[in-house]
Amino acid sequence: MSCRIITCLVFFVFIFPCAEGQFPRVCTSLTSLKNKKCCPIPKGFSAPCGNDGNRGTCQELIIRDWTFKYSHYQTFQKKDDRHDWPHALYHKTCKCNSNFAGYDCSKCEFGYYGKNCTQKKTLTRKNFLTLSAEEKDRYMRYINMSRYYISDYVVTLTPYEEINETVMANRDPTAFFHNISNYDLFVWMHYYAARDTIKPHNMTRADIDFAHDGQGFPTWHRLYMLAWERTLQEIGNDENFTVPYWDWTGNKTHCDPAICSEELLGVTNQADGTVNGKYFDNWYVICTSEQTYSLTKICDPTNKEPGLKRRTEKEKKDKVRNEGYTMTFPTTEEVNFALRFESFDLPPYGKESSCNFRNILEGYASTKTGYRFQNVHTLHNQVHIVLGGVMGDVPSASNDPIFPLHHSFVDRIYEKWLRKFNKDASVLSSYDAPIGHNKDDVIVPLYPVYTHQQMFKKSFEFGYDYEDVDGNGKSSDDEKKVEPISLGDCPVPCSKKSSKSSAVHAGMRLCGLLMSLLPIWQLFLGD
Ligand SMILES: *[C@@H]1O[C@H](CO)[C@@H](O)[C@H](O)[C@H]1NC(C)=O
Ligand SMILES: *[C@@H]1O[C@H](CO)[C@@H](O)[C@H](O)[C@H]1NC(C)=O
Ligand SMILES: *[C@@H]1O[C@H](CO)[C@@H](O)[C@H](O)[C@H]1NC(C)=O
Ligand SMILES: *[C@@H]1O[C@H](CO)[C@@H](O)[C@H](O)[C@H]1NC(C)=O
Ligand SMILES: *[C@@H]1O[C@H](CO)[C@@H](O)[C@H](O)[C@H]1NC(C)=O
Ligand SMILES: *[C@@H]1O[C@H](CO)[C@@H](O)[C@H](O)[C@H]1NC(C)=O
Ligand SMILES: *[C@@H]1O[C@H](CO)[C@@H](O)[C@H](O)[C@H]1NC(C)=O
Ligand SMILES: [Cu+2]
Repeated sequence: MSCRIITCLVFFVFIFPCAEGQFPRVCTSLTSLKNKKCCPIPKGFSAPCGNDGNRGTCQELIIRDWTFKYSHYQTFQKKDDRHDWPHALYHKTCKCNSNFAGYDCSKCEFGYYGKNCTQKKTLTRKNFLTLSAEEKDRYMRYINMSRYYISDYVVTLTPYEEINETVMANRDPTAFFHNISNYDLFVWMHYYAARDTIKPHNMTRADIDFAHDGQGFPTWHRLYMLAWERTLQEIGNDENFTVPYWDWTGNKTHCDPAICSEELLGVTNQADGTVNGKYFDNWYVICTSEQTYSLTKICDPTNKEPGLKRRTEKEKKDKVRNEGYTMTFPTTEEVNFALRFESFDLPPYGKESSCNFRNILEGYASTKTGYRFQNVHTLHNQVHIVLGGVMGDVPSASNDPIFPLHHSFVDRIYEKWLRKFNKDASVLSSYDAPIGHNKDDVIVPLYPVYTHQQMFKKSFEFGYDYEDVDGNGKSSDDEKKVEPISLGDCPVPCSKKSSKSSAVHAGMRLCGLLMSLLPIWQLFLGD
């Protein structure tokens, strides 16, 4: 193992980045890798991609053209194997017909069921607090099972060049690929998307992230949650299971004791921050910031550290005193503030953008002014920080099983926005967002691939709904109409009232001009 890591490091530093990643086990055979083809024959069929049952065909996988110039992170395009995921290993993959899905077309698209994937069903993601005791436990039971069930995906830490050399010499490459549990796979995928890269010939970290700090944050996590929910359904053999959501607006200071209990998501020991509970006796974490901080160390998912930690009350107090952080959970008012913004995102479509829904929801823009300032962490980010421990470190956050409950609630807010403003993917930037976050970029590293655009649709398209959200995105705790609606310090969008007076027209034009200047202001106001 260590020998392999050393080889990998040599490549890492001097020649190539490592091509670690996760792939279907059936597609890691010599022939599959040699032909750069992942077109397995599903069980019960006799042709690749179930073609004999008209389920799909083996086709060239066309991912977006990467030759255009990015406005951000251009230098990393060729240096990070995530940029053309999953072309590093496969050029031909299954393209499934109608509602068939999965890497071999043996499954159904999200929301479709039945032998021929023709039945549509809508499942509801519910508030964790109002579930029955049996339903609450079911979540932890499936999570616990997912720690023990081996995934049909495998991971590798071996540079692609080494794999390629091996397959070209007709040697079996399967030893490069490691089995991983379903739970660990999801932790690994989140780490893989969020990890830093290195600049070539320079040991400085390059802060790029395919899942956070950009326009693609809500869509990346929507697919990730759908894939995780599907996995838990399969593990539990429970096709109606949904991941509940944790509405953290309910208790400003604590994870609700009905969630963070001995029986369920664990109780934080105030002496050392360890999380204790029925399901945590054998808990372990992988790819933590301590393991991955040093650039020259590649995260090995088989390197397990026992225990799970969250922030203690004393640590919260210290952080308030020493760093001026807000150590309470966000409020309903703050969620509703984000939901006033009709702009999904604005230039530069990263963590510096202001006055838009995405960056306030993700948590880099203020829920008071709408603007981005240094050390502002709101909504999604704030919850990660207040919980602390692995949750406080983005790449390794999904080591804590509270992560899906948090992200289910974040996705619910995104869903409310989609329904309220009724926008389609045309609002997404195609070229100007950070690498991996553009409209047609594939969501790295989920396989089979989906683009951000495909996840920019209302949840009904994927067969799920949220408790207490109506077709227009309204919930019982929405703000009552207050006039005029304040957008903090942000310019109020151009009025849509259909007055024909020329004064109004002039006003609208001025307002349009101000809106278009917004990105320029931000350059001065940002940090
Ligand atoms: C599924 O499709 C096949 C082929 O079209 C058909 O023969 C079969 O009856 C269908 N099964 C169901 C359950 O709809
Ligand atoms: C794989 O290895 C072969 C033989 O060594 C080489 O010709 C080919 O260019 C390599 N492919 C890639 C994509 O590196
Ligand atoms: C990995 O898991 C598969 C399927 O469960 C099994 O057949 C295989 O032997 C395992 N490989 C190793 C190295 O444990
Ligand atoms: C690495 O890059 C940083 C900034 O990009 C630069 O300041 C530093 O001098 C470089 N170091 C080496 C060894 O090239
Ligand atoms: C799932 O729910 C449907 C109704 O929506 C029901 O017909 C079906 O039996 C349920 N399946 C299971 C496994 O409970
Ligand atoms: C929040 O949870 C704490 C800890 O259990 C509890 O003491 C407090 O009363 C709760 N507050 C609210 C508003 O529910
Ligand atoms: C978690 O799953 C393992 C393996 O199936 C089992 O032995 C253990 O009892 C489970 N833990 C709980 C608290 O149910
Ligand atoms: Cu994340």
